[in-house]
Amino acid sequence: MLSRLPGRNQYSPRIPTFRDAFSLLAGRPLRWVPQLLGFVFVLWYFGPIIRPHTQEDFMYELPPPIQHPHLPPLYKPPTASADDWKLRSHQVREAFIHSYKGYRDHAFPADELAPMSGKIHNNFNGWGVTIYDALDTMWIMGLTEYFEEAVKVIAEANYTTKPKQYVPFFETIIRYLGGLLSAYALSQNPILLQQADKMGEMLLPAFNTDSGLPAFAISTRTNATHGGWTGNTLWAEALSNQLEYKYLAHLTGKPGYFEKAERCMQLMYEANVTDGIFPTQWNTKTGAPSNNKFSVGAFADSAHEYLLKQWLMTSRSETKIKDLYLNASKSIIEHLLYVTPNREMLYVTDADMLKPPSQKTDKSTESSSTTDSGSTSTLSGIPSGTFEHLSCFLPGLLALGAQTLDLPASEKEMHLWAAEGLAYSCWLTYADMKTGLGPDVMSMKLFPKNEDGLWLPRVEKWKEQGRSGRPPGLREPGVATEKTGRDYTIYKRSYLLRPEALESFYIMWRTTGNPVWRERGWTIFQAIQKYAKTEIGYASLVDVDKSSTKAPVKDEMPSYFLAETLKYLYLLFTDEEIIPLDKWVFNTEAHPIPIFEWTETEKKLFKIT
Ligand code: DMJ
Repeated sequence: MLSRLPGRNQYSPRIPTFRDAFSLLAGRPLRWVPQLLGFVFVLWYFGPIIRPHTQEDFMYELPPPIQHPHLPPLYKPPTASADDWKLRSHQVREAFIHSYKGYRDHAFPADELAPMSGKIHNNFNGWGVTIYDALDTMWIMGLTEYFEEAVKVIAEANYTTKPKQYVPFFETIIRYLGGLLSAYALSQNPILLQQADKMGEMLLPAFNTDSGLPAFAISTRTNATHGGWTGNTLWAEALSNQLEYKYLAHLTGKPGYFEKAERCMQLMYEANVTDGIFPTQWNTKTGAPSNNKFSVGAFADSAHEYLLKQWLMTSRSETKIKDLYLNASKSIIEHLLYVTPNREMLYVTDADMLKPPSQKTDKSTESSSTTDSGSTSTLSGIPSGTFEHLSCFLPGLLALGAQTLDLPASEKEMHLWAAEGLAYSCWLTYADMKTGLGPDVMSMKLFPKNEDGLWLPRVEKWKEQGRSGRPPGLREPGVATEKTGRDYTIYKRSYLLRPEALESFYIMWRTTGNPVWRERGWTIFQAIQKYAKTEIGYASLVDVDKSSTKAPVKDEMPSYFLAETLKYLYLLFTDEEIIPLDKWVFNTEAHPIPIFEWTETEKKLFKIT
């Protein structure tokens, strides 16, 4: 396994040595000057691109993860043996081969396979998104032949859009560029870096808006941009390019990549948002917040990830970003975490954030935006009660934060408890269903008075009363019965082969060492095998709560199933820690990017303070 990790550099071109330079100059005393200058120029100009990346480039040593106490699990699964886990990881690898082979035989090089009909979907640029998204999973699983074949196709790509075609910036960054960069970091094949650099350059004009926030879509033929249906930049779109562009800046030495990504961060600092309550929409012209919705679901999700992960990726050097994460996560815990009335399920919802009436002092503070106008007042939220599968990445993020941040003990335990309780609820939404697969969106039952369901005050009360038993939201009520009811209704009944719950189980397993997360992941994988597998791939489910043995499926196999869902399952079941969390961060499409340190030259060049 180790041989597939950085360090085995079979692709890097040989760089000229001093010996080469001496033999070049020997016997030519009068002609050496122009040759030497040329040599220096080549090294200066191409250095960052052709420089072979050594193990050290990718393996900056961080202190080992901090061990912290966590609550004993209520459910102790029979522990599977090492051989069982090996077999299980092998089955996930087989599932990947089944999906990729189906794509390769029926849909290659279109974007995605229609896994029922064998037709194709060209829904993400028509550049073969499945190839790019699946690339690093192939490497991690040791599927070298598929990998080499895919690289050949990628080498020929030019990324020029058709006339009148616009490609979505966010999706292209996280799936295509993230896929290329990660596969480059793992394999060090320079073709992947060249193509990432080409794509990075072609997408960069998306930032050429009045504010510097990226436009929704771009034509790489004309550099024209296009606003999305909101006309605004979603928070997730604004802050889900920094891992990719900053790593690309590190690899190529190009300041433009760093500056454009950092401009978005700058707007976040300048917005002076109250308590890190970053709203879901931002005005693309002015760069200011344009609504008052606080969420970790659609429109916002990955922006939360990129706060913590940027700080981690650059070896914890960009501390201003960490502070944004600390503020935002504190506000999530305070305003967005609720429990349900009967089963006490902990969930995360979204809320319209308003200033309490008593604290509205004048017209200027009544703005619907969450921008702080200097007052120290806090906001309070009206929860929607919606709990999205997309939000199930949050437990993993909170656990990663609890593990890596230097938090006071009382805060650390809050982050970890929130992570455990939320991951458990994500699990329950699967376990409650007839198929064992979780719905896309739930409507959670609210208390008659919303604020009675807020999690934080309940935990504070439990602490005051002597901390008896487990904290609220972590008491693991078990699968719904007729007596308990579910405490929620299903709002969207589909399972779109999404990864978020499994992603969190994987991080929970790695950060707490509790095997229950592996067992739950295994149960989900078996349900995927039973209900989603088709003759040539895996299909999304229409209704996760249908009683028939074969639930109805959709003719769709999203590329993230190969990039994320199967990768996290494989990593969850593999004993060896292939992608150690203190050496890598996952972008929001599960593409691992190595943790690195800015060099002194880069700090000067990119003006990193
Ligand atoms: C993936 O494309 C990414 O994880 C993205 O951030 C949002 N969710 C989808 C999969 O559900």
